[in-house]
Amino acid sequence: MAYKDLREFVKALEKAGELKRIRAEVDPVLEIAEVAQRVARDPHRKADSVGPALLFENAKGSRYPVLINTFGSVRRMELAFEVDSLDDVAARIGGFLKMETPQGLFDKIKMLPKLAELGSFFPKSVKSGDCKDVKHTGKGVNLLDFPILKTWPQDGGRFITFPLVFTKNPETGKRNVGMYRMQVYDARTTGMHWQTQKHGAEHFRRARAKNPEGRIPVSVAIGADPATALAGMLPIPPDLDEMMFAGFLRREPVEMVACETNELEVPANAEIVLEGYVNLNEMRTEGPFGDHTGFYSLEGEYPVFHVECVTHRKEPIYLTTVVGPPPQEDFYMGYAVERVFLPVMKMQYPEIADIAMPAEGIFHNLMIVAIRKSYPGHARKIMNAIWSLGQAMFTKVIVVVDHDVNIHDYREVLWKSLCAIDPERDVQFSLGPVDTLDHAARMQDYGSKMGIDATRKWRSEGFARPWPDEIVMDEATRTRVDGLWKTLGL
Ligand SMILES: Cc1cc2nc3c(=O)[nH]c(=O)nc-3n(C[C@H](O)[C@H](O)[C@H](O)COP(=O)(O)O)c2cc1C
Ligand SMILES: [Mn+2]
Repeated sequence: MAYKDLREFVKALEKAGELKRIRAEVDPVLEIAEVAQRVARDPHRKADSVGPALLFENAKGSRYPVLINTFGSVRRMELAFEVDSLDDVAARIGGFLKMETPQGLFDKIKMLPKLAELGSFFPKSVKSGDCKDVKHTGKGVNLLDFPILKTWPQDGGRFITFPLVFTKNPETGKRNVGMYRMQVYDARTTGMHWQTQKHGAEHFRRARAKNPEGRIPVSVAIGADPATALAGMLPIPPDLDEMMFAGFLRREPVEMVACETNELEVPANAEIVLEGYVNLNEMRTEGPFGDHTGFYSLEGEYPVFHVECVTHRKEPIYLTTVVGPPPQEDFYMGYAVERVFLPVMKMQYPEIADIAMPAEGIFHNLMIVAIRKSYPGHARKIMNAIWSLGQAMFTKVIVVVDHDVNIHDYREVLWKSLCAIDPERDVQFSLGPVDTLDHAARMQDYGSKMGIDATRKWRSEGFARPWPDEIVMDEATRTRVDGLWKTLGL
């Protein structure tokens, strides 16, 4: 049974010993972020996530509680998707992918239950929902009622960091949902941090091209059942509905309810809903914001969201997260996405054995890829494939190794990669789109990427020398020494 809503997940976390309630008064301005930091990360980095999710029941200046670090461990991501291992989700996705173009009649019949299952994941429109318990319009709208966090000292203000931002493609009418932070300017206005290559930004540009003086409807849901709440960060193709994907993940359709003041729909179980619009001719300075790079993203010009109506549940839980020096909660969310989407990558590129994205690479700075190399130049083909694959286009450094390297052991990767390269020969540069947050790129959104071919080099790649074997003790000697071991006094 899918979680009905965020509160049901809170209860599940509590039952699993994965959530702690805090009754003392703590300020959403800096203090909650600092507490979350201390609990979620081991300052000495001896362990990764160490602490539980936190429910601050007495956030200074607000009547509503703050939920943070909700997804800050692999275990909590597994709980969110109701699986024992993230591989189970990956296997389900793999199963769906395999059903494309079945050959014989028998295969077609076998596929029917899966197709039926897929059909049942489509979002379902419902007449009403808990998100409509309380409604504010006009002057009654006040974002400052909510315990919105300021997370780092140089931040430009308070930011909503865990929203589901709903828009419609002005040409196809198809829905998009993205998690884009929103700086609170005042009681009824926020920024809309649509990075250049994201789908929300594309909707904005297409609508502006038609009518620069117009506006587009935008609705924002904060807090929902875990699969739905996480759907905003999924790197899926444009015009593929994130709510359908959420339905697939939770194995039950997401119930959607019409907004009060615009034509969009939002999850009926949302804790808080903000309805409004974005003017196509209005930009405003957004930032700075202490970002997941571990540095501040500097001020920039972004669209502005005007809130016309707020609805929320009785006693809404304000879901948020803090980003900053890695690893943070978003690392675990990203890690789950990486595991879940690996079968999709493998489907398209079966030579990919595995990928790894260390936390310090903050998703787009480093991807280690293990491949079964089978023709000359294969490593470079895979680099180019990754640079053309959705949001993997942002990957600044790709290291390609042979499949027998354990890429989750970063020491092994360092050792074997550095041994395998002749830098001048094996490093390749490429120009293209880069992440908006990359502060080192020559200009915003455009820069270079580097691919390192750290596979064994082949004669057919012009490598004329013999490649040595890796040192491994022979089995017979190991067995003899095992027998001797007790006599050695070691
Ligand atoms: C905590 C968190 C905050 C994020 N903030 C932003 C943001 O401010 N702007 C942005 O463009 N992407 C942000 N992202 C990444 C997007 O959510 C992600 O790229 C998503 O796939 C975008 O949806 P889209 O592909 O439909 O555009 C954030 C992700 C997380 C996990
Ligand atoms: Mn999208």
